[in-house]
Amino acid sequence: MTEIKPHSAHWGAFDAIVENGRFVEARPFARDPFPGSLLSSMPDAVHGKARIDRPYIRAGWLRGERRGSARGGDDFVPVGWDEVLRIVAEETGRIRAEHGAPSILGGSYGWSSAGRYHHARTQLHRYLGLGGGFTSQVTNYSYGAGMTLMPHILGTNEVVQGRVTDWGSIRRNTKLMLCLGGLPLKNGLVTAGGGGAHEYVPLMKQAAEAGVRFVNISPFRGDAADFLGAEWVPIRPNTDAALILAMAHVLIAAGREDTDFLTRCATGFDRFRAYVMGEVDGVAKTPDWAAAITEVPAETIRRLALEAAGAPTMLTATWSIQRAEHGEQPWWALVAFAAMLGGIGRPGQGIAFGYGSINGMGTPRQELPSVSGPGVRNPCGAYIPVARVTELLERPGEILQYNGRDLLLPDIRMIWWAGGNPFHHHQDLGRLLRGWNRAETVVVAEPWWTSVARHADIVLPATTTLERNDIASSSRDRFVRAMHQAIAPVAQARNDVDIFADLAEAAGFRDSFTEQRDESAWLQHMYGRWRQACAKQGVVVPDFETFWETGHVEIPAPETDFVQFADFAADPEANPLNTPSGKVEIFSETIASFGYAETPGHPVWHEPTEYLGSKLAAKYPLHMLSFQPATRLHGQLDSGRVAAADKIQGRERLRMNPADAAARGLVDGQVVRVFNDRGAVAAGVEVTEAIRPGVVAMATGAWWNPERPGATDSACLHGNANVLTQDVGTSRLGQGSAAQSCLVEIEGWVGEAGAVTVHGPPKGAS
Ligand SMILES: Nc1nc2c(c(=O)[nH]1)N[C@H]1C(S)=C(S)[C@@H](COP(=O)(O)OP(=O)(O)OC[C@H]3O[C@@H](n4cnc5c(=O)[nH]c(N)nc54)[C@H](O)[C@@H]3O)O[C@H]1N2
Ligand SMILES: Nc1nc2c(c(=O)[nH]1)N[C@H]1C(S)=C(S)[C@@H](COP(=O)(O)OP(=O)(O)OC[C@H]3O[C@@H](n4cnc5c(=O)[nH]c(N)nc54)[C@H](O)[C@@H]3O)O[C@H]1N2
Ligand SMILES: [Mo]
Repeated sequence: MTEIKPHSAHWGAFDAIVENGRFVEARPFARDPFPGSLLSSMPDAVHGKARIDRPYIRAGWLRGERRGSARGGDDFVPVGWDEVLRIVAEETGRIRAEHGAPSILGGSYGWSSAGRYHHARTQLHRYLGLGGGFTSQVTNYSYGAGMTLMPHILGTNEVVQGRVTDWGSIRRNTKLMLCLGGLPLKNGLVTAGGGGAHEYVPLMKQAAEAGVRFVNISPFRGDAADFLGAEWVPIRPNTDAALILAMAHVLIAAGREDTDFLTRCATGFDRFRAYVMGEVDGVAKTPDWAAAITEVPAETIRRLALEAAGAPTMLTATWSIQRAEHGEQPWWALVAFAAMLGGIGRPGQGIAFGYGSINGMGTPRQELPSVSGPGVRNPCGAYIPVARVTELLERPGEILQYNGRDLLLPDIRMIWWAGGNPFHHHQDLGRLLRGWNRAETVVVAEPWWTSVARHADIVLPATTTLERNDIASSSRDRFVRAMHQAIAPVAQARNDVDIFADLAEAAGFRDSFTEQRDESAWLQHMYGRWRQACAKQGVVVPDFETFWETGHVEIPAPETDFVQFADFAADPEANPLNTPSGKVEIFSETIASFGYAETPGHPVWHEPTEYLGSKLAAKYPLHMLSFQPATRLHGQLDSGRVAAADKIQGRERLRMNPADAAARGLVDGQVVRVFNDRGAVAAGVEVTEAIRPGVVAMATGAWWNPERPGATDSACLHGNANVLTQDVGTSRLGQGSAAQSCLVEIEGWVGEAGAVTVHGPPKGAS
């Protein structure tokens, strides 16, 4: 018997084709103009041998080995649901009672899955929040440094994560689009919360056909689709701030800055100008100065700056640019440069971050809320900026400086994760595991034997979205999609929310957790709230029954182009920004007042400790970028066919320039050892002119497969880039992830590399 069920994932909406109770195909939603390829991996993952079949507890933990024990190498022991829930409820209660709410790390960062009700992290926060609280995590890995910076200088994060000037406005008005990090098509494959339509591909094509000239400023030519016809400027990684400062120098030297805009709409340009012209530190930030740092010819820098001043120009940078040491600076410099061009708030001009970072940036849509899940307040005030998790585990009782505040780091006794994978997302995995091992108890809910489940004490098997009913919704997408349950739970998997409801019951607060609603009642409640919010804005959407029956709701696209900051630019007195001055802060008194030497009050060039110009490059002469994968979402779907087909001899693909390969005697298709002082990984080499010399690139997301499970210094046979990346904050201001500042060396793998086994169950599990 064949059934067809509307459904959705972060990587696209689809109809689940179910035959005799088995999910066999994800057929793209008919309204999606560019569904992408990731859907075909879904049945592999949902029914694959990486699924967790039942609850497990680590053998060492059962023997009483808690603080300081080695995780990841032990056998797992199967247990029943009743027993495991009793143990988890007792342990959570005991630790909170003995050590206080902050001793439970429950931030649980991660993308989880699309539906908004069964969103694992939301439900975990609800359980831990109602139970007394936990240490949480603020900001994100995506643009953590940028989102701390932007409120200071533009008064909003809308320019990163909100409704930005749309592609219609670009197509009709822009002549030149300068793209730091390019506009990689692969990143548009996904939308957080589930996207109904990948409209960005036709929209970009239309802009190219209308004659917009694109410049891809990136170490990787592949960051611009061929149809854009982009000029490639192969910059050295992590030097974008120097490039922009020199472009600012060109404008000042030629008297081409927009003094009217700078006077009306910005503050602090004088101090920035003094720095750029060399009056502060004796170094003029000229194109020749920047050419030595960026390896972009001075002539190109001059030409691009004058071209930008001479025609309607849109500036953009990918989120990756700020995921580096001093990652705040290139973004701030770009805002300053945008102010100098004076185009902010004009059609097709100005600046926005992330046109090339995720589906939906610049897709024309109405400003409406999305359907949201049942959140709750965390009664415990302890938090960290998310990417400082290892420091939290390493330095209990000490202070972490962040954005002008001094945060006291709690002593973490218990770690809880549901819907995220720190052994995917965090940097320097060996060091993370050493910190992780300091906890007494680690509880993880996961559908799959990912690295976070493998490094837990207590493993709770969760359902996938196919096994439950839900609603997919994203603020960046015009479609809200019904997700009908397609199959029964696989093996003993249970819904996260049902797990937490039982744990809440054991602690005596089931009713406040569920609000006495079941799944169906919650979905109707959430939809009903959203429908009311739409009605308040004059948008009529169908009732729940009609929505559920049809499978989706479409919000019509607006009829006029949206131009961000238009009201502000037209009348900054009447419509000030939410900054202290009400204007664009090229100099921020607030940031200067924090007294952090690395972030004075205006954008500066700061040398990273790891880039091609640093001392360490003598030992590790290749800059390794670890960008988002085209073949999966982070670690999700790594066990599927699309990711498998892209690997080389079963290892993650590493792109390398022919000159660098020749210098090391390496050939295309070979397995290599990529290493630095933090560790080593196996990878499969692709030799290609598409990456500039001195730079290699590997996507994130190959599941960590240590040669010796449980060791913190073992090579990864699979190619997980985060074994190699550096774990430092971008600066004390943003404390974001600096994953893109990473130097390595590469040699041929000696002998045969061991087999990759991480897509099957660990020892003791079936
Ligand atoms: N080197 C380097 N590292 C990076 C980056 C980089 O550019 N370079 N990028 C960073 C960025 S931007 C991000 S956002 C992070 C992403 O990091 P994560 O969001 O942590 O990565 P995912 O693999 O998406 O993790 C989600 C996990 O949730 C699980 N899951 C899915 N559905 C469910 C469910 O219903 N219930 C439960 N309990 N679990 C579920 C999945 O199996 C998966 O293991 O990585 C960061 N790490
Ligand atoms: N298919 C797919 N799409 C995704 C994701 C995924 O896992 N899979 N993850 C999603 C998530 S969570 C996020 S946060 C976004 C992230 O979006 P981004 O952070 O923008 O994505 P990245 O792929 O890390 O980086 C984009 C490009 O920047 C270039 N780059 C890196 N460092 C530098 C530099 O120093 N200078 C310059 N000029 N260029 C540089 C790299 O060549 C890279 O291809 O992607 C989202 N989209
Ligand atoms: Mo992200």
